[in-house]
Amino acid sequence: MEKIMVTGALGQIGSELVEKLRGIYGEDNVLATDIRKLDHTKGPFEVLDVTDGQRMHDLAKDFGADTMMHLAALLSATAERNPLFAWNLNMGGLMNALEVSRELNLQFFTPSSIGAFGPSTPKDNTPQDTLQRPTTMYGVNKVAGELLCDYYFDRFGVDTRGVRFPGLVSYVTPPGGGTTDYAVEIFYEAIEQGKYTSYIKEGTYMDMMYMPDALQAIVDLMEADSKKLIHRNAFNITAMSFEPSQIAAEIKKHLPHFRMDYMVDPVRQAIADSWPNSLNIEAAKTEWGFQTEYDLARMTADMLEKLKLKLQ
Ligand code: AKB
Repeated sequence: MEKIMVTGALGQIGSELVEKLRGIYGEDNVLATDIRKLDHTKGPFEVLDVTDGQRMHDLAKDFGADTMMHLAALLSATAERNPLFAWNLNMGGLMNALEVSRELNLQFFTPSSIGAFGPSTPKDNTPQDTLQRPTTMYGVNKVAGELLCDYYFDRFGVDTRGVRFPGLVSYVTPPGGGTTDYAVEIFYEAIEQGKYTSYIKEGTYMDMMYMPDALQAIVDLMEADSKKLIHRNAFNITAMSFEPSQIAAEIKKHLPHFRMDYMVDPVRQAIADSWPNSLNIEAAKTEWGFQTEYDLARMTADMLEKLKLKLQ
C-alpha cells in the first residue's frame, strides 16, 4: 500500500481510517472521497458518488492509487427502510470499486459484517464458513459482496481482502443507521443525560469491537502475506460479545447514577435477533495474526474518558 483511495471517508470508519493511514503512509498518499464535503478537510479530498463509476476510475487514475478501500455503504436499519436504494448504492458502489480495481490493478479492501448471517446461522461461536441466509437487504448485499470479492480474486486476480465487522464503537464519528448503534449512543447519553433508553432488548447479544482495534485489523490484513490467506475476504473478527444490560453495568462502574430503561424498536430488534451472538475468529488469527487490545471494561473506560473531553 503506497497510494490509497478511500470511499465513504467521512463515515464512522472512514473518518478515523483516513487519519490512521495518513499517519502511516503519509498525508499526501491517502485520497479521501465522500458524497459530501466538510468545510474543513485536511489532505487530499474529492467529492465522489460511488454509483458514478467513471468518476471513481478517473479519480483513482489521476491520484495514481495502488489501493482501494471501499467503505461507502448504507447500514442495516437504513437499508431496511429503503431496500431498493440500498441495493443500488451498496451493490452499484461495490461493483464500480471492484471494476476500477481490476482495470487499474489495485489492491482492494471492503468490509462485510455480522449482518451477512441470518436466523439459520449457528448463533454461538459462529464458524467462519457456515450457513448464510440473511433476512435483511443489508445482509443480502453483504453476502453478495463477499461472493463478488472472491469472484474478482479467482476470476481476475484482483487482490481483494475483507473482514466481517461486528458493531464498531468509537467516540470520533457517530455511526448512522445501524442496528448496533445503541452501543455508541449509550455513551453519549450516559454523559449528557445520565440515562439511556435502549431500543435493543435486554439479553440480545451481539459482537462488538472498539475502533482502534478495527483500524489496526484493516492495516494488518492489508499488509499480510498474500500467500498465507486462505479465505482473503469476509474474515470473522470480533473483540467482545455483550447485551445491553452488560454495557450499562460497565458504565455504572464509572457513573454510579447512570440508569437504563428499554423501549424496543421492532425493526432493529428483529435484525439483531437474526444475527449471531458471538463469532469464531480462528481463521483471522491463524491466517494473518488478528488480535485486539480492548475488551468491554477497557473500551468503556476509554470511551467515557475521551467523550467527556469531547463533550465539554
Ligand atoms: C449495523 O449495525 O448495521 C452495522 C453492522 C454490524 O454491520 N454496525
